[in-house]
Amino acid sequence: MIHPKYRTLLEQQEQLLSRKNEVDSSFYNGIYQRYQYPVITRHHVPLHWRFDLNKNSNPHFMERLGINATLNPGAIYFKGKYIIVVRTEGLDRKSFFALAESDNGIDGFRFTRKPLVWDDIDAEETNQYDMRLVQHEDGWIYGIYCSERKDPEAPAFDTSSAIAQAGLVRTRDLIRWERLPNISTNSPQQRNVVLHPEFVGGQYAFYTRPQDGFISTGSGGGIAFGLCEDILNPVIHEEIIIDERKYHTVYEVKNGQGPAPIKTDRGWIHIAHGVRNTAAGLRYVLYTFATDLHDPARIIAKPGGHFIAPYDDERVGDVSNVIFCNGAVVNEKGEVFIYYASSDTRCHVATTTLEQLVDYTFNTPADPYRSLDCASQRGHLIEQNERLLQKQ
Ligand code: M1P
Repeated sequence: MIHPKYRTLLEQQEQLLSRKNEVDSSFYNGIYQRYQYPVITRHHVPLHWRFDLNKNSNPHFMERLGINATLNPGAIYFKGKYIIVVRTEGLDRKSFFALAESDNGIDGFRFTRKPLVWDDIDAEETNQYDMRLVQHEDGWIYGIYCSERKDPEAPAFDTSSAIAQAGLVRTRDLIRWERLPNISTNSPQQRNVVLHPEFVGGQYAFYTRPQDGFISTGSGGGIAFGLCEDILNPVIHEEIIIDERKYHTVYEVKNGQGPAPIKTDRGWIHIAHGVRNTAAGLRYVLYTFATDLHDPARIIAKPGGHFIAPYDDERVGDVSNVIFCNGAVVNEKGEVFIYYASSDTRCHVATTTLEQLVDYTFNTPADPYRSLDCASQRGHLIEQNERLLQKQ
């Protein structure tokens, strides 16, 4: 028999799931729009994924398998639906992937089916997170995610050192998933590995992030590019840094490619995250850059500063002061939906258009890297504007 409390909670949850999400009119930058509410929170996770509904086995209607956070969604626009693959983290810290879909990309997201599972080919893989979904021109949809395990070399007293590698799965229908081998590179650790949606020189092309440690990238210099001949035996022999870390920028400590780059008539637009250190810990923001249409390893435009940074309530969560993005989609009208998570806790959307994204990425001034040059850059803008205002 179903516990009577279930119906009450279901009605409450339905109000949340059917809530309209309006543009946040208090925010303006001409680049993208923010929205009043997150698109997915842990409260969106279906009740029957969390509670045992049976009154006999669960008389107090306790949440048996609670959810701690819903974050870092990959995304795809598939058969007219906006689908995100949410890093869904249980109270036990383990993340799993779950699909949620919406008709308009802004509200009405609902989890579908069940958490994703596939053949378990790697007994040491402990945690999975941050999937990038990519519709590749070979016809498959690939999911690349962080596959994390305990460091086998760690001394016995060290129960937290971990190794991150790039796990690989593929599907054609988002229902049946095939697990392929982890992507092999020369780096001891890998996170934020992303597949380019088209072949480059007849090969699969990847953005990687070589790193020495689990948290610290060490000698890993930034976002890299590498090629792979065979997706069924995914080995990247050489990684070339294309977007390096740099002193006194928003990507000073580390960076990572976000979703697969977006194709435009001017170039590939990349959304990446950049990390810097502060007295309050690491701060994660998003930035963009563009690469050449025929050579996606060559940067041709890069605005200075951040594109999206933690804003208001977004600043606080399980890991505060973090904005992370690994999913963005473009619909047939050229509208761009950027899915991002705040503070490793909940998922949001920001909307813009291809035209705005190109204008922002190609026409926003680059970082001059030095304060006096920044002051001159702004002085130039002020003088231009003063001349214009005087003519009025
Ligand atoms: O906690 C912030 C982010 O930290 C990691 O990102 P990166 O590898 O760039 O440091 C990831 O664990 C990511 O999931 C997390 O949001």
